[in-house]
Amino acid sequence: MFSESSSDKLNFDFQHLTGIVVSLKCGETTLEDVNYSVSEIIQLAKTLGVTIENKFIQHRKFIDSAYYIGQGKLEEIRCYMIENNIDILIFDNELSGIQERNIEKFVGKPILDRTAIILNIFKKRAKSNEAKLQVELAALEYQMPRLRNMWTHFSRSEGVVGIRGGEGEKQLELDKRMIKNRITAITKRLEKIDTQMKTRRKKRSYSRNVSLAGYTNAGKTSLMNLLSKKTLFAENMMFSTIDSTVRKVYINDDLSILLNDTVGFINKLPCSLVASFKSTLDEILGADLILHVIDISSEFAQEHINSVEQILREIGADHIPIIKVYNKADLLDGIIENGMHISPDDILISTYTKQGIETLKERIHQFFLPDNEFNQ
Ligand SMILES: Nc1nc2c(ncn2[C@@H]2O[C@H](COP(=O)(O)OP(=O)(O)OP(=O)(O)O)[C@@H](O)[C@H]2O)c(=O)[nH]1
Ligand SMILES: [Mg+2]
Repeated sequence: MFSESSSDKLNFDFQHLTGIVVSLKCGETTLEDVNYSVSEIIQLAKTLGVTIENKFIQHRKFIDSAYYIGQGKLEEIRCYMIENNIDILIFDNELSGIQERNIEKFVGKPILDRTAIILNIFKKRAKSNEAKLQVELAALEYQMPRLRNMWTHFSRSEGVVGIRGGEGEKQLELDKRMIKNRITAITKRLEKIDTQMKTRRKKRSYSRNVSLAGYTNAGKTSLMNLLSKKTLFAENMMFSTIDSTVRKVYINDDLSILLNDTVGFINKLPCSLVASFKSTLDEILGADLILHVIDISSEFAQEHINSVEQILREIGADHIPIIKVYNKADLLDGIIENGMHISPDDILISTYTKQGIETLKERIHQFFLPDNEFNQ
């Protein structure tokens, strides 16, 4: 069923596949953290069309450098996959190229790690030229140390490529060089785009800039659509937005702002993506105010807040004033079941029922008054 094409983990056809998820609880990580992360990878896999049949969490003191988890556990997983006719094995962490190769050999089925899953989603969603280049760059950085895996796979498949020994090594070197050249070319083009974006941001610095930020699927684009009375793509799926969009929004007769909707965040967002999406994420840095949109109905709302705050710190946006906007109030039935505490500084809204929208506009208006508390 899996031909040579499936060896390219970043052009994978996931539709109608069954999979299982594997995670490791080791070191300081709590079981809650692991469960949160596993539930997230299951959602991500579903977004790609994979049906997750089961999950395996191993408790271990250390990560195994060769197989990531213990070989005993891996044998149990291998048998489970055969008995239940499972197509792919998904790891909820980034694996090294060697680990991936070893596990694939052991299990005999395609292995995808968390980064490969996220890159596949980003690849599907990227629309603008810039987003496509950013995803391609992250994908090339990811592929570079894994090239050898592709060639071992090719040489194993019958009569497909027919490359052996020294010939394979030569091809590997050629591929490496090609990828390096492409990385250099994309980096140059992205630097150019980054300069253009900086110039545009500078021009906008005379306006009042507000940026939406938040976990993927929290409702950022829905809020943007509601406030700007325009329709951007908002879907019940992870990472429906990859590109940044800026719209002029009239808050009231006295105030208009430029509102920026951007890519959603996620726990353990791969470093290569953060790096290549720098210029998109930098759009947030031009904001006077950040609206941190949170799905209050999610059982993981607090974890989502922590992930978003960490990424904001990483990109150097933690000095920008933030209003927490808890969305999807319509799903609460008046009771907050996940134990979240909404402080008087936060706002509870629903983009569906429009609850809280006027309060939000009022708060944005107050923020831009010359004597607002943030400016003191
Ligand atoms: N029940 C409910 N659903 C909402 C509300 N606001 C948005 N949604 C739904 O939540 C899903 C995600 O909304 P988006 O606006 O695409 O979320 P996003 O934060 O832009 O997501 P990404 O672009 O993936 O980061 C969609 O199915 C929306 O219809 C709300 O107030 N209540
Ligand atoms: Mg969106």
